Amino acid sequence: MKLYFFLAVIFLTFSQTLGFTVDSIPPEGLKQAQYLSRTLPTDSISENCGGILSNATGGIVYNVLGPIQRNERCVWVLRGGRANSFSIDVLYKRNESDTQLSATCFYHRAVTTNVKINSTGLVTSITACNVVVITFSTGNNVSASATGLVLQYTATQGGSLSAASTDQIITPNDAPHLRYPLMSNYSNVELSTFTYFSANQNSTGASAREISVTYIRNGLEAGCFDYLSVYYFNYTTLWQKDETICEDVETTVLTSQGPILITFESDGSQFGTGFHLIHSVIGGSECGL
Ligand SMILES: [Ca+2]
Repeated sequence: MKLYFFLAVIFLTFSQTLGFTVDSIPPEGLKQAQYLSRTLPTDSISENCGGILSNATGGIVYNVLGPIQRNERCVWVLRGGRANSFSIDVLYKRNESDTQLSATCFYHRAVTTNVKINSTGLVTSITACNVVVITFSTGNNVSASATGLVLQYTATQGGSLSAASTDQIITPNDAPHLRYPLMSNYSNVELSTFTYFSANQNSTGASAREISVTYIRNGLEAGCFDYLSVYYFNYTTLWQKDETICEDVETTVLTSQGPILITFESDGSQFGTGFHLIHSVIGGSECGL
């Protein structure tokens, strides 16, 4: 987390060169980023466009000095240990046009809810969640001077999910074949997530590329006690559930230009060998344009 201290020094030096007073205050976003880097260990903070945060306390520092690109899709999965609820505090976020920040709450075998985050401060309506997905997205008309965000979270422990629950973010460069679980059987009371992108997370511009994810059943408990849920991200409606995949489905193909988030949930008894997910990218060019 030395990066933000370094940027602060550069900023102050630059200010002085331009004739600002020595007391020049760093931009608010940088200040909040520095605060977070002082209070949290480095491995608890994501500074990328998307990531998985596993610690009970952590934070996100994303592009506080800009520039933000058009059609960004950054997805952070907050696992927070074996969480039962989350407290999320947005420390920095400007009211930029054509940008969106949201929190999506996943709870074992319960309805998933989306909350749009419009201002700094504590995010209300996010309480009982085993996993929270934070999504930062932009449209075509985002301003060239737009900046990102700083937030911190604390997850209250006490969730009953299996410790085998896992999170994966898969980009086109990752191995196309994912077997879940890798060996043997999945566990009882799982809630795992698999997030797919049609381009690398930082790629920008309206992509003509689609991600295609082929599901192939290996073995799930019959009767839809263990199942997958498929969510597609839409800039307006956020993460919406599209379908449930139960044991009776042998194979199906999911496609989207936007990110796809798949959850796998198992109930408290009888497990199986799981499933395969195979992805490929359709159309467009290597640079995602
Ligand atoms: Ca089961």
